[in-house]
Amino acid sequence: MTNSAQYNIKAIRNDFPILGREIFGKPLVYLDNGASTQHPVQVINAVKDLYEQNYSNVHRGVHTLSQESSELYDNARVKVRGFINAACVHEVVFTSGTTESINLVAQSYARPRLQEGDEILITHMEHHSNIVPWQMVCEQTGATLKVIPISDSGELEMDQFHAMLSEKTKLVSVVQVSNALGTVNPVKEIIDAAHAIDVPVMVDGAQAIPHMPVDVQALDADFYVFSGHKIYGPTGIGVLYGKEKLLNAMPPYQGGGDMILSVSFEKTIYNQLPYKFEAGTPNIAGVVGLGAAIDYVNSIGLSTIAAHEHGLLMYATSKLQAIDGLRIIGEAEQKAGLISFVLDAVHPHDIGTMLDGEGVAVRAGHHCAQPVMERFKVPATARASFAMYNTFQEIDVLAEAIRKTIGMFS
Ligand code: C6P
Repeated sequence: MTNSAQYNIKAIRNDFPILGREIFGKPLVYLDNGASTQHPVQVINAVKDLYEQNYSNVHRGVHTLSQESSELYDNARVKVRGFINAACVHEVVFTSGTTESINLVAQSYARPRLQEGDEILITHMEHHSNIVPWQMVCEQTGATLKVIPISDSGELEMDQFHAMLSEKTKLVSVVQVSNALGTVNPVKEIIDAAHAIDVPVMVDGAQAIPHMPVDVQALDADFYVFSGHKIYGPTGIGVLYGKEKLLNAMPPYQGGGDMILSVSFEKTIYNQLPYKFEAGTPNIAGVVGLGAAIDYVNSIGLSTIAAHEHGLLMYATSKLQAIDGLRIIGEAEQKAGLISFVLDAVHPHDIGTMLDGEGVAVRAGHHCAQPVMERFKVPATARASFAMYNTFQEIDVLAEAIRKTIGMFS
């Protein structure tokens, strides 16, 4: 099936200790990767080695451990730069995750620039993290939030987008891959159209970054955000990529240590990029773990991973479509990473519980995308989301567990 003949899935799975677990006496089938991926030993060991060998605070000490920690921390930023092809290393700001990155842009970029009559453009398929920060900034400034509609198949209504884009638009913020539908949005087209009238674009890459190569310069994204824990790295660490010109023009988001060059009661001079946005002791182990995760993904290659996952998605789609009473929510032509579905006879939470009993971990709920649920008139969905270590046989187990669930409830 597909490229998996050349894909050393066995070796990859061996790198992820947790995949050897059993749940209720059945082999774990982990299909909740959209919520958070698992970790290879390379990431676990990088964090362990840091704490066992090199750990101290960064950028603050002349002693050996502080120097070593600082070097590991700074090297991870270099890795992130290469991974997303940012033009320079100081365009990479470490945050606690996608959520903080979006809030940072909302408060530091948008808030000082917005006034009544201005518009922020988002889509109907955003995660709450790319809705609520804009609602907050609209409340603070009097600006208006505009929402690009989606079709019944879960695709953006692009003609509507082009019609909504105007001189009132001050920022477009759009998800690259929907966490509730799996839709891959045409972000390059969106960015080009927005730039044609000088409107900057932020891309929420939380669900894109583990599934496809991302080149922020080729995209010409003004801001690009993602979380470490969705790409085999630790929780509590994320990235805000921003164009140097924009980041330089933004005030700090938080004040504290490391984000200053000098402080007196009369005047504080802020540090240069990226430290201006990294107040306080950072998540050192998170950064080091993220660097190791990027090394790991690079060692396999994102294009290779994408091809394997595409095969899984196609296979799972045909398997699930063949199940009577199952409806897939989100049937865009371009999809990545996941399948959301509902069953006629079973509530998604019951699906989640029943599948867990078979060792299959999926997410059930609104996926922090309630407007998507409202658009498709469902209270929730069950979602199987894929990662580089999932197998075709696991899809068979998923399909069988769904059939069993339907049987139990009918
Ligand atoms: N989606 C999911 O199960 P944080 O929580 O900051 O790492 O990421 C927030 C976020 C933002 N945008 C998108 C598209 C996302 O999918 C997420 C996180 C998880 O779908 C947890 S709700």
